[in-house]
Amino acid sequence: MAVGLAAVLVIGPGSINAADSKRPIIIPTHNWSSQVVMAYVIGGIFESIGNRVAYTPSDSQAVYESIRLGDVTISHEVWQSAFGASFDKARDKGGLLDWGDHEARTLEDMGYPNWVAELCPGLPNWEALKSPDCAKNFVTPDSGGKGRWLEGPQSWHQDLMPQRLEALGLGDLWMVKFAGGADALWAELAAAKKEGRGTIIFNWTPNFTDGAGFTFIKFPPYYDGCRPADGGDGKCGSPDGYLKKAVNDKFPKTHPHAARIFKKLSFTTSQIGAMAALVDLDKMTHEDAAKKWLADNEAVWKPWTK
Ligand code: TMO
Repeated sequence: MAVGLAAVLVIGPGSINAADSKRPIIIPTHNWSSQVVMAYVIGGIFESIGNRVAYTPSDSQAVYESIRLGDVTISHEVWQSAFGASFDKARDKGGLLDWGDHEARTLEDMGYPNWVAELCPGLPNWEALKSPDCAKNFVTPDSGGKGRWLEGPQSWHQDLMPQRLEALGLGDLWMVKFAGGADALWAELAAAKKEGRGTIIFNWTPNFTDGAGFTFIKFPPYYDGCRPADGGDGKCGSPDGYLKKAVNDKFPKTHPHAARIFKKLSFTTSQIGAMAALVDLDKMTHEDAAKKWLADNEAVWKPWTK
């Protein structure tokens, strides 16, 4: 007995946990670049300690219910503006744990490449959009004579932007078109530049566009409950948001070492922007981008595995 107690004291807390299960940790992939690269980065970290991982393409709203039920193990990019409500709902039902935030803060909103500001005096204040002389510079063949906001895929925010546009009294001058995917947003940025025409697109930070001359429109400030989906009047922009991690509640028991690593893991704005840039600017595959990121940043992630 005395010997056993001494051994525990010498080994210390933390190292007497059971080994991680050999069953794969299931990591979801979604439809924007940093999320997919980070999936492979985190998978690579788990593999470095001998764990198995599997990747599953998932809907970015439904994934929280899948985690709650145990069909998916983790989520590593819970963006507050887009997914906070789905995350809260699953957490409140039980089975999904809040596993802490990344260091990076987030913004997900409409904006423009900086050179567009001269087409619309008063930007980045949203009230500049009330001017017909501004809106006319953003008409496209598919916009019915109104200025166009190119929103991301509808799976990210449903009707948030059309509702906001109406709530702010901009509906007579502006309309929302949904992009089929993130690549359509980047293609629109490139096309507008080439053609020298105005464009307003949905974008976010951290992203590869950070520091590349992109400005977010300043809408009336966000507050809890301001959105129509939360019972509000919709006259608000997006929050200065968290970037959270979530896990199935059995993960800390089945994979205690990986769960500890995932709790410590936290990426900065520039690290996440770099993950996206490897794909969207350097045109690497997500897997190759993750391998490169891991090889270049051992000093960042190796300490989390200790
Ligand atoms: C969730 N997103 C980063 C696309 O805004």
